[in-house]
Amino acid sequence: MNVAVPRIGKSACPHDCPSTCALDVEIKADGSIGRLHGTADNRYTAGVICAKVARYAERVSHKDRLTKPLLRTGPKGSGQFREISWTEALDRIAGAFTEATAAYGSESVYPCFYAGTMGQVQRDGINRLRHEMKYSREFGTICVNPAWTGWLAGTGKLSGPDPREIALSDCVVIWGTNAVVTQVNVMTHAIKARKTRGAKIVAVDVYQTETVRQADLGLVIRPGTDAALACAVMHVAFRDGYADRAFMARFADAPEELEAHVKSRDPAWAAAITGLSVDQIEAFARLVGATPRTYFRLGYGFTRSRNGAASMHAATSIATVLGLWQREGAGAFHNNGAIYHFNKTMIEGLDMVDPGTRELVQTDMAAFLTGDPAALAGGPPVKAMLIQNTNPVAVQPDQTRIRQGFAREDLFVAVHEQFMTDTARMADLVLPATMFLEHDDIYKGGGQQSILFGPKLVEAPGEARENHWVISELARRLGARHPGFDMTPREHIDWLLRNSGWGTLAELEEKHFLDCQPDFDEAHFVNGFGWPDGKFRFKPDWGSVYGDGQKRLGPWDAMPRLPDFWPVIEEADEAHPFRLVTPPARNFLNTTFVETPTSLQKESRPTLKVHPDAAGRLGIATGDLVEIGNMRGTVRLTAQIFDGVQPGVVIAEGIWSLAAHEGGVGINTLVGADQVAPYGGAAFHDSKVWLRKA
Ligand SMILES: Nc1nc2c(c(=O)[nH]1)N[C@H]1C(S)=C(S)[C@@H](COP(=O)(O)OP(=O)(O)OC[C@H]3O[C@@H](n4cnc5c(=O)[nH]c(N)nc54)[C@H](O)[C@@H]3O)O[C@H]1N2
Ligand SMILES: Nc1nc2c(c(=O)[nH]1)N[C@H]1C(S)=C(S)[C@@H](COP(=O)(O)OP(=O)(O)OC[C@H]3O[C@@H](n4cnc5c(=O)[nH]c(N)nc54)[C@H](O)[C@@H]3O)O[C@H]1N2
Ligand code: SF4
Ligand SMILES: [Mo]
Repeated sequence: MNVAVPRIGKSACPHDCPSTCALDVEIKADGSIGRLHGTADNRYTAGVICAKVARYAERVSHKDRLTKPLLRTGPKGSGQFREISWTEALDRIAGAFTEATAAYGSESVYPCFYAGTMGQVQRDGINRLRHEMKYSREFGTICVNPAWTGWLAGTGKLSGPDPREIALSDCVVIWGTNAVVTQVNVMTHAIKARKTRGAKIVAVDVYQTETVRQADLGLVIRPGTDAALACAVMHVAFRDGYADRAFMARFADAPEELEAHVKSRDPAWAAAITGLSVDQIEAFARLVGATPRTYFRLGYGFTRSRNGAASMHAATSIATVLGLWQREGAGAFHNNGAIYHFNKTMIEGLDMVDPGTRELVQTDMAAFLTGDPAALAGGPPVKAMLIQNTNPVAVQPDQTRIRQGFAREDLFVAVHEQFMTDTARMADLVLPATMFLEHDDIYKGGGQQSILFGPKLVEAPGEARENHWVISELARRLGARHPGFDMTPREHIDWLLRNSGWGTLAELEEKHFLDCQPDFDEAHFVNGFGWPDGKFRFKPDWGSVYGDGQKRLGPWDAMPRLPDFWPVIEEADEAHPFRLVTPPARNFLNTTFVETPTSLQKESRPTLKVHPDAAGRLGIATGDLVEIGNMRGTVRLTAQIFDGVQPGVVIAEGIWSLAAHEGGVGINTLVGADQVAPYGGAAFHDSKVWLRKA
């Protein structure tokens, strides 16, 4: 692959970030990587990427990368391993899977994955092995379910106005996403609107993030109270004549009922719930009501609460009450998932799915690994796992029980990884994985509208192998037969494109990316929303957002019928006077980058932001070691006095490796694994805690 002159390679960011940037990669004459840049002619990326990916060379050529298969030699979690060959490693995994199947049935094997890479081939190929072998299925819940469900409940389709239209807006409402940190490109377009049109930027968050700091109007609310704010905005819209009744008459299901319902949800009511002042709520409602080109950019953060799907639906409803959808530079947007219509049959082996096979709910992992019969769905215990693309020991809720599960001596775990993560350390076998610049894959943008190709640009170190190769080698040993195991990643990409109506790989490679943005009418729901009657649903049927077959989770039948504040969050109480929020750190991406030197140096150490009033009362100063705890456990961090938060709220940014915390206990120890209604999810920003000086 190496050519002897420096050059620029075309690629795509593989990480689980809504921006999915198009990348230009400096490749040096010796075949190593230099800086990464945003591709200028991708109009969403517009030449801008985040700093952590710009310095990806640090991660690719990190001295701690895994380069050999490793077999555990000491007790679980001891960190004692010895090098073995790939042949021995793969034989051992196949042996463990065969043994578990013989003793407990195929459902005792659980191939487990998530979004370490968002590449369609390398991420999802594990499902082909699963379906062929009738191993336990995985119902993914850790990230998007509350947000997507809340959005779909109203609009009926996971898409919306072109995100580049943010630049054509007069008011950009960045709600529940810390865009500067988690998807920097939103800011590119919002700032452009401010510079060229004098647009106002509003940010709704639970602390003063960098995004709030850059906004013209920052609303710092109590966690989990967004729907109260949304209802008050709709109350003002009906009260003061901003509501677009003609639009609603044509395009909404129950405008009169909604109007009657929000009559009692006035700014004073919402102020008491959100902790905002009546003036702040009135000002926000007036701004969006009086600005026809208002664009709501709705993020994930405010849906990571037990009422998260209902909050997303309530916020989306504002755009319908104001009739914003059909104007350029206006409406609401969350994700573009629906525009790609990918046919994943070959990659995932969807032709082999047996719906009778047990489905494990991803964020029930703590429960099903520790033998909870309900979480095991009446099936056998989990006895053998292959893990790719996820670091559950650190990222999953209910970490105490997660650790108990991974410590089971009777559980075989193989982890395919780039680094010795918290999960890899608990494994029986650790396999070295390639990084995105070392294998071929195809990506699609959630927060934008491109399909992108990311070819293999450089050689992998040592014996690192791509996910697709590992899956195909296991398939061969296990006797799994499917044409997808005999294809190269490039053949998979070509098949996917051809069978999804997007041309061929040769065409994509030539272009680097495809702009898949639907036309204006489709994107803006000009001819109606995604439901059969074309109407936005103020009154969703929460039990059938995905039709009738889908598994429902959490207290879904108690959800509010109309947009409302649903008081099921983990409220503070006398024993736990604080609410804990655990949002992303700027220099990490989930747990990726927790090993790179510059990211570590910039983030410093696990830190808890504490309001000065609370700190004063508890005798806590910046730099003190503090403990936060609840019924699930206790975690230690370093205090930072911070006044950009409501007094009863504490903020811990980033999912650090467990060892980075004094005492070796990670932040997700404090997060509950009870499911967000109606289709599951983890309430990462919704925990009550006590706080004291350690
Ligand atoms: N740098 C960086 N970027 C990332 C990630 C990362 O870890 N680091 N993670 C990636 C992933 S997997 C995802 S899914 C996306 C998620 O990106 P976002 O959509 O931005 O969602 P979150 O990061 O969960 O939270 C965003 C913001 O929501 C706020 N928030 C929390 N609770 C509430 C609430 O109740 N109401 C309101 N209004 N705000 C609240 C948080 O304080 C945080 O500032 O980001 C991706 N990008
Ligand atoms: N407290 C708290 N917890 C959270 C969140 C939060 O906001 N707060 N956010 C949640 C969210 S939104 C998400 S999406 C999850 C994310 O959870 P994960 O998907 O588990 O997180 P990542 O750290 O992004 O990726 C996991 C691993 O994939 C590996 N990886 C990357 N590329 C490849 C590859 O090509 N092959 C292989 N084999 N491995 C690869 C990386 O090295 C990394 O260790 O975490 C959740 N957990
Ligand atoms: S992490 Fe997000 S902002 Fe950074 S390069 Fe990747 S897609 Fe772009
Ligand atoms: Mo996520």
